[in-house]
Amino acid sequence: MSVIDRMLEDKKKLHFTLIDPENQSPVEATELAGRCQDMGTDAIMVGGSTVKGGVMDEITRLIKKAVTVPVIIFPNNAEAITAYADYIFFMSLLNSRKSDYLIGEQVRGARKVEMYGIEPISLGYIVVSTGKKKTTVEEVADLYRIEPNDVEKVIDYALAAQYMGMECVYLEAGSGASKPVPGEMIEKVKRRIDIPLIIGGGIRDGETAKNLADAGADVIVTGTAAEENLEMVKEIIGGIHMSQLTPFIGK
Ligand code: 1GP
Repeated sequence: MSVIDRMLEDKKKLHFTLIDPENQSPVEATELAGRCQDMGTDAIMVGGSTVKGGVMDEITRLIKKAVTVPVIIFPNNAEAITAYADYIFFMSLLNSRKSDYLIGEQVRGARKVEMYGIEPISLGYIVVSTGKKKTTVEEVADLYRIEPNDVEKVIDYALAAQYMGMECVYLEAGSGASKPVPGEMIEKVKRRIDIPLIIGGGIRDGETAKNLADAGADVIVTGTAAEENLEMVKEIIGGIHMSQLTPFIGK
């Protein structure tokens, strides 16, 4: 059982805050992480699609000192692995054409994870292209494109992740996406897998967060909302809490 499962035993729905070291200074990022914790976020993820080596150490060390919720590395490559986190999403970008994102960076980083004693959370990462404008992850990852109505394709990827022994699936629209992953896709994928479903990208208000959690998202990730307006984070966490009261009847 992964830490995500354990956390979901306590709370039926979770909110994670993504801090991208490229978008703010370590001090600003630390303050933001603290404020999000005060608002009820359940974990801080640190990472981004274009993070270079070096910055992760300082930012993660400061955040770890400032918060009590788990700190999880969300790596774009092996350089992003730092000793200061509690956990790492040990992830494979399943619809990338690049072998580096599928297995190469994982091989490069495995020994660091062992040496630092960070707990890996194995994760199948699937990027859905929801808008016309490419998000950063779409720019860098050379994707087999998945459209918002390609539900069957996403089910295939999600089942493959589960059968390969991955502990959770992350359906991603990309940071700053104009639209999040559709609720209908979330509902259909959730019915077919037994591992937690994480949803992120383009979620900017409480109602959307509630709807996606109602559709079956176990964890909602937001990043841009905290950078733009902390009130939005409060609203989003409120929406997720409301959804905890609604039983998922899909399965
Ligand atoms: C990116 O899903 C996360 O991996 C967060 O996206 O910045 O759009 O909230 P946003």
